[in-house]
Amino acid sequence: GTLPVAILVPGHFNDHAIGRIDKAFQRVRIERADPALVTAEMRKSVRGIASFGGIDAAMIDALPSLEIIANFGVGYDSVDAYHAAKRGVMVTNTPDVLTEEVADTTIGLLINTVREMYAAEKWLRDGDWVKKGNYCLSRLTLRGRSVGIFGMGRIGLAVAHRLEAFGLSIAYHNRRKVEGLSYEYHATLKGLAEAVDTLICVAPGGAATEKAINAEILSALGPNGVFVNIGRGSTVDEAALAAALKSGAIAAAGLDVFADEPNVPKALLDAPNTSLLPHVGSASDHTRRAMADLCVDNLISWFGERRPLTPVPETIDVKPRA
Ligand code: 8YV
Repeated sequence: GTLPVAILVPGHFNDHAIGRIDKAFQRVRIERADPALVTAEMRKSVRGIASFGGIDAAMIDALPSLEIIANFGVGYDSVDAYHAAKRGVMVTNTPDVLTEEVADTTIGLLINTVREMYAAEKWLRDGDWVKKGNYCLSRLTLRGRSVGIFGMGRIGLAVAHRLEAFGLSIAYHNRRKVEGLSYEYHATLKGLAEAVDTLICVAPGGAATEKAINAEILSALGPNGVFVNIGRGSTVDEAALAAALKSGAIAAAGLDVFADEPNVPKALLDAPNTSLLPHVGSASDHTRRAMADLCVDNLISWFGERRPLTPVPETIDVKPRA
C-alpha cells in the first residue's frame, strides 16, 4: 500500500490532536520549527505541518514537499501566510469553534479587572476577612461604562452581544465598517478611544496592528479608562501601557496576551491595577478539543478531498498539487 502522509509537529502539541494525527498520518516530530533541525528525510517526505504557529518563511522554504500548514488557533500572525501563498502552500486556522469561549473569557477578564475579584478572593483566602474585616470597595465599576471594541470580527461581535446584555453602550473600530451592524463605527482607533472609557482589543496580531495601542491611544482613553486585551500582545506598546497605568493616564488593564509570551514585563506584574492571565482565552478542555478536531480535519480534508475546510484569506486561491 501507499505510505501514510507525513505531518510535521513542532514542539509540544495538543494531546487530542496528536492522537488523531497518529491515526490518520505518519507524525514526524521536531523539537521546534527551526530550518536547522530539518533533515533530508523531512525535506523529502513532509507534506503537512500541524502547529501552534511560529512557521516563518525560512521554515516553509526548508520543506519543499510542504502543501499545507494547519494552524491550531484562529490567530495565525506567527505563520507567514503571504510567503506560504507565494510557495503554493495552503494555511488553515480554527475559527468559530473558539468564539464563544474567548468572548466568555473576555467578559471574565473585564469584570475581574474592574471589580478586583482576584484581590478580593486573596483577601478571603489570606484570612484578612476575619482579621481585618471587609475587603475595600472597588474603585472602579462596569456601571455606566461605554465600551469600544477594537476588531469587530467573530469574537468582537460575541463580546458585543454579551455587553449589550450588561446594558452598556458599544462602539467599535475595525479595518472596515461592518454592514448591518448598528453599533457606532469609528474610522480610527484614536476616535474610538476618545469616545469610550473602556477599550477591548480583539484585533489580530501582525504588522498592521503592531503597537497600535500606544501612549496616544491610552491617553485618549483617559483617567477612568480600562484597557482589556484578548487579541495579541504585539498590538500593545507594553512600555507605554505600564507608564499609563503608573501615571494614572488610564485606570486599569486586563491582559490575557503579551508581546513576548510567556515573559510578562515586570512593570505590568508590579502594577496594582492590572489583571493578568497566561493566555487562557480559549483554554478549556472542551474548546481546545474542538480546535484540535478542526485543525486535524483540515489536514484530513486536504489530503482526502483535496480541499481545506477553513483556509485563511491569504491562501484561499492555493490549489492542491496534482
Ligand atoms: C491559541 C489563540 O490557539 O486561537 C488563537 O489565536 O491565541 C489560542 O487559542 C493557543 O494559544 C494555542 O497556541
